[in-house]
Amino acid sequence: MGVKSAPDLAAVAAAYALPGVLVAGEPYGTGHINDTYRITVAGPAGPVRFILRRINRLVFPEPELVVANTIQVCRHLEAVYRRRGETDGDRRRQVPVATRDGAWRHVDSAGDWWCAFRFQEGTVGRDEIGSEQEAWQAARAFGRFLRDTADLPPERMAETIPGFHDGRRRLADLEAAAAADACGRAPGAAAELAFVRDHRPIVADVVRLLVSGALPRRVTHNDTKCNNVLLDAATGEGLCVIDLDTVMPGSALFDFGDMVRSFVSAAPEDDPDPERARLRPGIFAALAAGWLEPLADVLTAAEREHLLLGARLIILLIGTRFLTDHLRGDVYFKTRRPGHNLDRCRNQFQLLADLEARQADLQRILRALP
Ligand code: GN1
Ligand code: MG
Repeated sequence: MGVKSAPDLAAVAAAYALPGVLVAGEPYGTGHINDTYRITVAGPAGPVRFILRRINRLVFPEPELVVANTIQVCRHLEAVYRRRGETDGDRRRQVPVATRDGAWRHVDSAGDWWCAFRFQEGTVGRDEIGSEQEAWQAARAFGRFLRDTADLPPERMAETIPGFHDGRRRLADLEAAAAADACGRAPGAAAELAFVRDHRPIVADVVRLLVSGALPRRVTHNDTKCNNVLLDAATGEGLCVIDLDTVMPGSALFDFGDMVRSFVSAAPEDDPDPERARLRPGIFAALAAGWLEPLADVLTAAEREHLLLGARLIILLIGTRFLTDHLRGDVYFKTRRPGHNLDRCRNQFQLLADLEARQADLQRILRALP
């Protein structure tokens, strides 16, 4: 996707009710969609840092839905923590900052929408999970997020991207991109196209369970990548779930699935050697234990039973989306080199094949957990 020009961070910051003027600002994080910046303002009591986030309008054509969902979740979590008497509730959720006009978003001169949040000092995010302890902590934070939003009615949340984890839509998009073959890349991706076609039954199985109502609809995060949890830098505790732009009605299987996808591989998502994308069973066991701990009384038996199906679905769908974007000419995910999306796709498919080869062991691990 084309890189947008560097924004005038001082002008954006000036729109917000911040305790001072901007003295520094830099790009922050490794997200593939939105543009995130960390800024420092000189406050009366010293420097204070904030996050400014520019919403990608091509991906989110209705940015007001993203803002409304985000604020709703932040407020809900604030109320939950207050009710529980948690004294550090503001470290456990994103804290949005209002503009001088009292709005939750600023629209800049180019028409782009921005949101601002307090920067969570003393926390770290991980692009890759380094240990079982980290996996357990990060997964528990996502489990708490699902638990703490369980009483938020899904119908109150907008679909910020309609059909985001709808497998039928993603498969159809891929077939359309392959048929159009806008960049002449389909012949070079024949093996990956065949892989997706062989795996279509995963989508059919999930659709059946969702349509029949066997799996409940919940408010889900839908982008439970390991770098979307902030860990306490001192204790390692999983504290705060971030990146709320795809929080919307979904299935618990999606959140479990994207954690498996992003936590367990021995290689980064875009490792040019897909052979390295192997599943680490110890990390899988730790993430499952951490995620299920807060959810013991929340998940249904059907959800518990089909968690691995959720992992297979999400790995297949994200790989399919990388492949679709490759065929379309890299118009969606930010890329940094030719073939970047194809590398990502191959990685996901190798991981899925490895997971399927170990499925019986992984199911045993899940069944043994409380
Ligand atoms: C995108 O923006 P980011 O990096 O959190 C994508 C996710 C993918 C992920 C793959 C809105 O997430 O669905 O799983 O890349 N987000 C959107 O790394 O498409
Ligand atoms: Mg995201």
